[in-house]
Amino acid sequence: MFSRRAIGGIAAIAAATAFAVIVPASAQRRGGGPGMMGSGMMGGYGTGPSGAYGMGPGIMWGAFNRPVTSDWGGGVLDYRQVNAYLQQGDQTGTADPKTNTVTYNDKDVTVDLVAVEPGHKDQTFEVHGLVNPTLVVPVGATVHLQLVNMDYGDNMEHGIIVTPVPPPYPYMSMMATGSGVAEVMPLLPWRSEKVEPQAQYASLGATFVAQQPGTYWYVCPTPQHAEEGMYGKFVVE
Ligand SMILES: [Cu+2]
Repeated sequence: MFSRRAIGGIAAIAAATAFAVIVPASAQRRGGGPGMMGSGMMGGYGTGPSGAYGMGPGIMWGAFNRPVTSDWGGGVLDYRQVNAYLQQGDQTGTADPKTNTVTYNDKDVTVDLVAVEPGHKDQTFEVHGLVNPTLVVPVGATVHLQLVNMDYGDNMEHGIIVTPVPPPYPYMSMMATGSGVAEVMPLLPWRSEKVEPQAQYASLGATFVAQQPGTYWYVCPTPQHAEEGMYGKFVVE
Protein backbone atom coordinates (compact mmCIF):
# COMPACT_ATOMS: atom_id res chain seq x y z
CA MET A 1 0.00 0.00 0.00
CA PHE A 2 2.83 2.40 0.71
CA SER A 3 5.12 1.55 -2.09
CA ARG A 4 6.77 4.49 -3.76
CA ARG A 5 4.60 5.95 -6.47
CA ALA A 6 4.60 8.97 -8.65
CA ILE A 7 1.42 10.71 -9.62
CA GLY A 8 1.34 14.16 -11.04
CA GLY A 9 4.99 14.71 -10.45
CA ILE A 10 5.27 14.05 -6.74
CA ALA A 11 6.59 10.75 -5.58
CA ALA A 12 5.26 9.59 -2.27
CA ILE A 13 7.87 7.72 -0.29
CA ALA A 14 5.74 7.02 2.73
CA ALA A 15 2.14 8.01 3.00
CA ALA A 16 1.70 7.70 6.70
CA THR A 17 4.48 8.26 9.18
CA ALA A 18 4.27 8.58 12.89
CA PHE A 19 6.88 10.90 14.28
CA ALA A 20 8.23 12.17 17.53
CA VAL A 21 9.09 15.82 17.89
CA ILE A 22 12.81 15.34 17.63
CA VAL A 23 12.79 12.42 15.22
CA PRO A 24 12.65 12.94 11.46
CA ALA A 25 9.43 11.73 9.92
CA SER A 26 11.17 9.12 7.86
CA ALA A 27 12.65 7.48 10.91
CA GLN A 28 9.38 6.19 12.24
CA ARG A 29 7.51 5.08 9.23
CA ARG A 30 4.19 3.49 9.95
CA GLY A 31 2.52 1.51 7.29
CA GLY A 32 -0.76 1.16 9.05
CA GLY A 33 -1.54 -1.76 11.24
CA PRO A 34 -4.66 -3.87 11.00
CA GLY A 35 -6.50 -1.54 13.33
CA MET A 36 -6.08 1.33 10.93
CA MET A 37 -7.31 -0.23 7.77
CA GLY A 38 -9.72 -2.95 8.60
CA SER A 39 -12.84 -3.04 6.50
CA GLY A 40 -14.81 -1.45 9.29
CA MET A 41 -12.77 1.70 8.90
CA MET A 42 -12.92 1.96 5.16
CA GLY A 43 -15.10 4.75 3.96
CA GLY A 44 -16.33 4.94 7.45
CA TYR A 45 -18.55 7.91 7.97
CA GLY A 46 -21.52 5.65 8.25
CA THR A 47 -22.87 6.96 5.01
CA GLY A 48 -21.88 4.42 2.44
CA PRO A 49 -19.74 1.55 1.37
CA SER A 50 -16.03 1.66 0.86
CA GLY A 51 -15.13 3.71 -2.15
CA ALA A 52 -18.18 5.89 -1.89
CA TYR A 53 -16.07 9.01 -1.89
CA GLY A 54 -14.45 8.46 -5.22
CA MET A 55 -11.19 7.13 -3.89
CA GLY A 56 -8.92 5.03 -5.98
CA PRO A 57 -7.88 1.56 -4.99
CA GLY A 58 -5.43 1.12 -2.22
CA ILE A 59 -6.18 4.32 -0.41
CA MET A 60 -6.18 3.94 3.31
CA TRP A 61 -9.15 5.77 4.66
CA GLY A 62 -9.39 5.70 8.39
CA ALA A 63 -12.34 7.47 9.92
CA PHE A 64 -11.40 8.40 13.44
CA ASN A 65 -14.34 10.47 14.48
CA ARG A 66 -13.25 10.21 18.09
CA PRO A 67 -10.63 11.59 20.46
CA VAL A 68 -7.11 10.24 20.23
CA THR A 69 -6.13 7.12 22.12
CA SER A 70 -2.69 5.62 22.54
CA ASP A 71 -3.48 2.89 20.03
CA TRP A 72 -4.95 5.03 17.29
CA GLY A 73 -2.15 4.06 14.91
CA GLY A 74 -0.09 7.23 14.63
CA GLY A 75 1.97 9.29 17.01
CA VAL A 76 0.70 10.73 20.29
CA LEU A 77 2.17 13.90 21.81
CA ASP A 78 1.57 15.43 25.20
CA TYR A 79 1.21 19.17 25.68
CA ARG A 80 4.90 19.75 26.31
CA GLN A 81 5.79 17.85 23.16
CA VAL A 82 3.23 19.79 21.14
CA ASN A 83 4.77 23.05 22.28
CA ALA A 84 8.21 21.77 21.32
CA TYR A 85 6.73 20.86 17.95
CA LEU A 86 5.34 24.38 17.53
CA GLN A 87 8.70 25.91 18.42
CA GLN A 88 10.46 23.58 16.01
CA GLY A 89 8.04 24.58 13.28
CA ASP A 90 8.71 28.25 13.93
CA GLN A 91 12.41 27.66 13.37
CA THR A 92 12.13 25.98 9.99
CA GLY A 93 11.33 27.91 6.85
CA THR A 94 10.85 31.64 6.53
CA ALA A 95 7.45 33.12 7.25
CA ASP A 96 6.16 36.24 5.51
CA PRO A 97 2.92 37.39 7.16
CA LYS A 98 2.32 40.01 4.46
CA THR A 99 1.96 37.39 1.75
CA ASN A 100 0.90 34.63 4.16
CA THR A 101 3.70 32.47 2.84
CA VAL A 102 6.22 30.13 4.41
CA THR A 103 9.24 29.41 2.20
CA TYR A 104 11.58 26.48 2.66
CA ASN A 105 14.94 26.53 0.91
CA ASP A 106 16.61 23.28 1.86
CA LYS A 107 16.71 20.10 -0.14
CA ASP A 108 15.37 18.28 2.87
CA VAL A 109 12.38 20.15 4.20
CA THR A 110 10.27 19.56 7.28
CA VAL A 111 6.93 21.35 7.33
CA ASP A 112 5.24 21.32 10.73
CA LEU A 113 1.53 21.92 10.34
CA VAL A 114 -1.13 22.16 13.00
CA ALA A 115 -4.80 21.50 12.48
CA VAL A 116 -6.71 24.21 14.34
CA GLU A 117 -4.20 25.57 16.79
CA PRO A 118 -6.17 26.87 19.80
CA GLY A 119 -7.17 30.47 19.28
CA HIS A 120 -7.72 29.96 15.57
CA LYS A 121 -10.87 29.42 13.59
CA ASP A 122 -12.32 25.99 12.93
CA GLN A 123 -11.25 24.32 9.70
CA THR A 124 -7.84 25.94 9.40
CA PHE A 125 -4.24 24.81 9.21
CA GLU A 126 -1.53 26.76 10.99
CA VAL A 127 2.17 26.99 10.12
CA HIS A 128 4.40 29.53 11.84
CA GLY A 129 1.20 30.92 13.34
CA LEU A 130 -0.05 31.80 9.85
CA VAL A 131 -3.45 30.49 8.80
CA ASN A 132 -3.60 28.31 5.69
CA PRO A 133 -0.35 29.83 4.41
CA THR A 134 1.13 29.23 0.99
CA LEU A 135 3.98 26.77 1.42
CA VAL A 136 6.90 27.02 -1.01
CA VAL A 137 9.49 24.27 -1.43
CA PRO A 138 12.32 23.83 -3.95
CA VAL A 139 12.03 21.43 -6.85
CA GLY A 140 13.57 18.14 -5.91
CA ALA A 141 13.21 18.66 -2.19
CA THR A 142 12.40 15.74 0.03
CA VAL A 143 9.45 17.02 2.01
CA HIS A 144 8.44 15.74 5.42
CA LEU A 145 4.91 16.96 5.86
CA GLN A 146 3.94 16.66 9.51
CA LEU A 147 0.61 17.30 11.15
CA VAL A 148 -0.58 17.58 14.73
CA ASN A 149 -4.28 17.82 15.42
CA MET A 150 -4.90 20.28 18.26
CA ASP A 151 -8.62 20.45 17.63
CA TYR A 152 -11.32 19.09 19.91
CA GLY A 153 -14.85 17.92 19.29
CA ASP A 154 -17.13 15.92 17.06
CA ASN A 155 -16.10 15.77 13.39
CA MET A 156 -12.81 17.49 14.25
CA GLU A 157 -10.54 14.84 12.85
CA HIS A 158 -8.19 16.23 10.23
CA GLY A 159 -5.76 14.99 7.60
CA ILE A 160 -3.92 16.31 4.56
CA ILE A 161 -4.06 15.46 0.90
CA VAL A 162 -1.71 17.23 -1.51
CA THR A 163 -3.39 17.64 -4.86
CA PRO A 164 -3.02 19.59 -8.11
CA VAL A 165 -6.79 20.12 -8.09
CA PRO A 166 -7.56 23.75 -7.15
CA PRO A 167 -10.41 24.98 -4.95
CA PRO A 168 -13.30 25.35 -4.50
CA TYR A 169 -13.91 21.89 -3.07
CA PRO A 170 -17.21 20.14 -2.53
CA TYR A 171 -18.52 18.81 0.78
CA MET A 172 -16.78 15.53 0.01
CA SER A 173 -13.49 17.07 -1.06
CA MET A 174 -12.03 13.72 -1.97
CA MET A 175 -14.58 13.50 -4.75
CA ALA A 176 -12.60 16.33 -6.34
CA THR A 177 -9.09 15.60 -5.18
CA GLY A 178 -9.01 11.84 -5.40
CA SER A 179 -6.32 10.34 -3.24
CA GLY A 180 -3.87 13.17 -3.88
CA VAL A 181 -0.24 13.00 -4.87
CA ALA A 182 0.84 12.78 -1.26
CA GLU A 183 -1.13 12.52 1.92
CA VAL A 184 -1.02 12.53 5.68
CA MET A 185 -3.61 9.87 6.26
CA PRO A 186 -5.55 8.37 7.93
CA LEU A 187 -7.33 11.28 9.53
CA LEU A 188 -5.92 12.33 12.87
CA PRO A 189 -8.39 12.09 15.76
CA TRP A 190 -8.92 15.15 17.92
CA ARG A 191 -7.18 15.79 21.23
CA SER A 192 -8.12 13.65 24.16
CA GLU A 193 -9.19 16.32 26.65
CA LYS A 194 -10.85 19.69 26.43
CA VAL A 195 -8.29 21.11 28.87
CA GLU A 196 -5.27 21.64 26.63
CA PRO A 197 -2.38 21.00 29.07
CA GLN A 198 -3.95 17.70 30.08
CA ALA A 199 -4.63 16.52 26.56
CA GLN A 200 -2.91 14.06 24.26
CA TYR A 201 -2.55 15.03 20.60
CA ALA A 202 -2.43 12.88 17.46
CA SER A 203 0.51 13.34 15.11
CA LEU A 204 1.32 11.87 11.74
CA GLY A 205 3.53 12.68 8.79
CA ALA A 206 4.22 11.81 5.19
CA THR A 207 7.42 12.04 3.20
CA PHE A 208 7.55 12.67 -0.52
CA VAL A 209 9.77 14.16 -3.18
CA ALA A 210 8.59 17.38 -4.82
CA GLN A 211 9.78 16.40 -8.25
CA GLN A 212 7.68 18.53 -10.53
CA PRO A 213 7.42 22.33 -10.34
CA GLY A 214 3.91 23.64 -10.14
CA THR A 215 1.09 24.75 -7.90
CA TYR A 216 -0.54 22.19 -5.68
CA TRP A 217 -2.90 22.43 -2.74
CA TYR A 218 -2.87 20.85 0.69
CA VAL A 219 -6.42 19.99 1.60
CA CYS A 220 -8.19 18.49 4.57
CA PRO A 221 -10.12 15.44 3.35
CA THR A 222 -12.62 15.39 6.22
CA PRO A 223 -16.08 16.00 4.78
CA GLN A 224 -17.05 19.69 4.79
CA HIS A 225 -13.67 20.97 6.03
CA ALA A 226 -12.16 21.93 2.68
CA GLU A 227 -15.52 23.26 1.57
CA GLU A 228 -15.27 25.59 4.57
CA GLY A 229 -11.75 26.66 3.66
CA MET A 230 -9.41 24.13 5.21
CA TYR A 231 -6.74 24.21 2.52
CA GLY A 232 -3.70 26.16 1.37
CA LYS A 233 -1.46 26.52 -1.65
CA PHE A 234 1.60 24.31 -1.99
CA VAL A 235 4.12 25.60 -4.51
CA VAL A 236 7.05 23.66 -5.92
CA GLU A 237 9.47 26.01 -7.66
CU1 LIG B 1 -10.11 19.14 8.70
